[in-house]
Amino acid sequence: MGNRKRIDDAKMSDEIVAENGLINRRTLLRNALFTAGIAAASGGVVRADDSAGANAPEWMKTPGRPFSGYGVPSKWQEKVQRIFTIAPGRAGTGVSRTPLHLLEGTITPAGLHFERHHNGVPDIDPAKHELFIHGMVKQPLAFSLEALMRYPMETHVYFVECAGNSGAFSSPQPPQVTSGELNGLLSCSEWTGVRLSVLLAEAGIAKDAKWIIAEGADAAAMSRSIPVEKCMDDAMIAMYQNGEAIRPEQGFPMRLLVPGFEGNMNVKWLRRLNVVDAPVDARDETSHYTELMPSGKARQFMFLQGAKSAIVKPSFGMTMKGPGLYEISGLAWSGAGRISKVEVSADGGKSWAVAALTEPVLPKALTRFRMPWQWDGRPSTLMSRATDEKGGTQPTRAAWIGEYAPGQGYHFNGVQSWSIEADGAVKNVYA
Ligand SMILES: Nc1nc2c(c(=O)[nH]1)N[C@H]1C(S)=C(S)[C@@H](COP(=O)(O)O)O[C@H]1N2
Ligand SMILES: [Mo]
Repeated sequence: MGNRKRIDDAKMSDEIVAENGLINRRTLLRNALFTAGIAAASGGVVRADDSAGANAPEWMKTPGRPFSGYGVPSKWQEKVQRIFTIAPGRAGTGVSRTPLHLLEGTITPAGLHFERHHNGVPDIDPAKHELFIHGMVKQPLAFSLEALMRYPMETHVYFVECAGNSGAFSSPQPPQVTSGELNGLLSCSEWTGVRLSVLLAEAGIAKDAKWIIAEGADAAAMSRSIPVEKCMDDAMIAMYQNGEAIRPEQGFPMRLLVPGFEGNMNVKWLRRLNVVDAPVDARDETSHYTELMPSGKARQFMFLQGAKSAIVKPSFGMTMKGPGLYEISGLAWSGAGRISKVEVSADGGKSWAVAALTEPVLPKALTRFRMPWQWDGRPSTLMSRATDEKGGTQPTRAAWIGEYAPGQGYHFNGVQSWSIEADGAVKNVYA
């Protein structure tokens, strides 16, 4: 891990707030204390004139390359890629995951937003695409992209998480893979578009309408039934993602967003909203995305993504470089609203300390948490536990597993654990 910081142990000792060296989160704010000695510890103390004149780095000696029409990441970042899992022989069906462990902050770059396609990414001509609203409405409406653009727009930061995210935690042995592979069916963007309630009001939605069937213009014509209350609340038709037209992988030219609900319901390439009085029992709400219970019965329409968190630094694939001060950092989110608290444990859940939340903390968006940690070099088990503003929190993995039939992997939000070995290796463990 590259973020080791060395500071005066004596000053730190009275800041310890939980076992195994967790330090008061407020230490992060007292920059002078936390940062004292970082430059020295990372070998960064030089005389300023050492890198001037003839000693200047190569890239200062010739003019840089010219402008580019659309920028791409630095070539030094070429390993930061989505992680693929594709069904053999079905190139357009499957998932690619966001490499959460290689990113910072909370916004996912559009090119790294996870992908879940049931039959590939359609190549839609935006000039020919239309969104239809029909069924239990006074006047059925068809919207071209151009027409939609004339409605009042809203901008919100929301996460999208596949119901199958972190499903690997239902396997009997903890998979030794990166945090991105475990939790990367999760991304967060700034979305801009039109509130669905505005369009439904214009169409004149019937009072006894109960559900809306959303259908995509992909080769799977993927469909889901959405409760009318959600459609009249914060659901939106997004046309922009992080300031630019929504990417083809995310639903260009428009997608449905049902903030906080399972990924599958956020129908991409949205072409049709059929207002009805009963759910349609679409393939994806019967064969998939249901929760199989120990009784053999399955729970259907479990829409909300529960309170959840994961430590991404340190995580599997990283190595701790000896005892010292580290920052534990991770992501927390909840479909129910804002994250109100994240607790971190360094002793496998025996003692907990409250982590710092990096502002802004937005509802139904990713929140970054940070926890300073004085690692003494002995084996430790790191955990995080999020609580949302509605009081929702994370069960232990064992408690979560106990609720369902064996192998049921949808909607996993149990507490996750990394063990730090004496040699600095990081392993996934079920603690
Ligand atoms: N039309 C359509 N919408 C879709 C899908 C699809 O295959 N086709 N996949 C769904 C699933 S299962 C998820 S998790 C999210 C993923 O959104 P993303 O690919 O933008 O990350 O889109 C949903 N919307
Ligand atoms: Mo999904």
